[in-house]
Amino acid sequence: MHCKLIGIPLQDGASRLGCEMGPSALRTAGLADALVELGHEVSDLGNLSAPEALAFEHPNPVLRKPGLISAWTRLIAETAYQVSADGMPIFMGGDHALSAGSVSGIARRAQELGKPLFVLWLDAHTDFHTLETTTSGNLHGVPVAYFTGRPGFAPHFPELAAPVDPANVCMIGIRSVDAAERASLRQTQVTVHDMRAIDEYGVAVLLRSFLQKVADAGGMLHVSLDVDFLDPAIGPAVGTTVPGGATFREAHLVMEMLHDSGLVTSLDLVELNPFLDERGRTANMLVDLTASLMGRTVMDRPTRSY
Ligand code: 6HN
Ligand code: MN
Ligand code: MN
Ligand code: MN
Repeated sequence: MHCKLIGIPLQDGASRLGCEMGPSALRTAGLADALVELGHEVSDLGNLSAPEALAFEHPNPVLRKPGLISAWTRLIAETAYQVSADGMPIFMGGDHALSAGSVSGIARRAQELGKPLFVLWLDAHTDFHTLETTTSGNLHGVPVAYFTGRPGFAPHFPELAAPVDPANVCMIGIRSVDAAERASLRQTQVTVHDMRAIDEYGVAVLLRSFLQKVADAGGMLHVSLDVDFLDPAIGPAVGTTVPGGATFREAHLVMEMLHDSGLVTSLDLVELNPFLDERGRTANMLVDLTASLMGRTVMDRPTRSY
């Protein structure tokens, strides 16, 4: 596999500064070498440069840096579309606002290839606010609503070439949902597996049925991994920690099953805030999880064993 690393030093979607150092921390933790060790070809395409903020007027007064996030979205979407012509793009964030761009750019590519795009959202949060409903104003809370085509983003955000079908989005790890997100999720077909579902059924059962759906549809699969999917005990370097997250073993199992499926075509590593890390352990954790996703195993396994 040809892995393409794209650094996205975007931090203004989150309220705590520091995610702009995420790409550097992932490089320092040895992401490229870990992939090379697994036999992949790796190109590090460097970091995108911050765009100029666009003019932006909106009745919701709490929106933080909307003109800048809108400009980033356009830049990232164009980049994602270009780099996904071949190989496996890995978007090194940066906060989760970047996924408005990465997913919408990949969706445009999928549409051109005539394939449905599926999204696995690994997060404590659903990130399903709209520009109207957000009360924090932090735009890392809106990307899923944007790329699934919820109303109210146009004309402030770039027009979507190909909205993602909400029925193709599966969220795992959820444990913090605002009232407005919950109300609006009820009107969609997004699959939301909260921590209770993981406790009741186990993460493998939940993931397996989603992967089966992707495989049956002949789809492409984008994985978006927010650091706060993990329990804060193993992933402290994030500004929005929520207790009761995925364990080391659950997170690795998810990655290993994703690898076995052979379905993953692109990946976001987001919300890493190195300023909040403890001697690089969260960055190292993300590198290990990516290695599992890209084929690192303890023992040989038969392929497609999900
Ligand atoms: N993330 N729902 C909260 C808000 O401010 O809208 C938290 C968002 C977290 C964003 O997980 O990337
Ligand atoms: Mn998120
Ligand atoms: Mn989150
Ligand atoms: Mn592993």
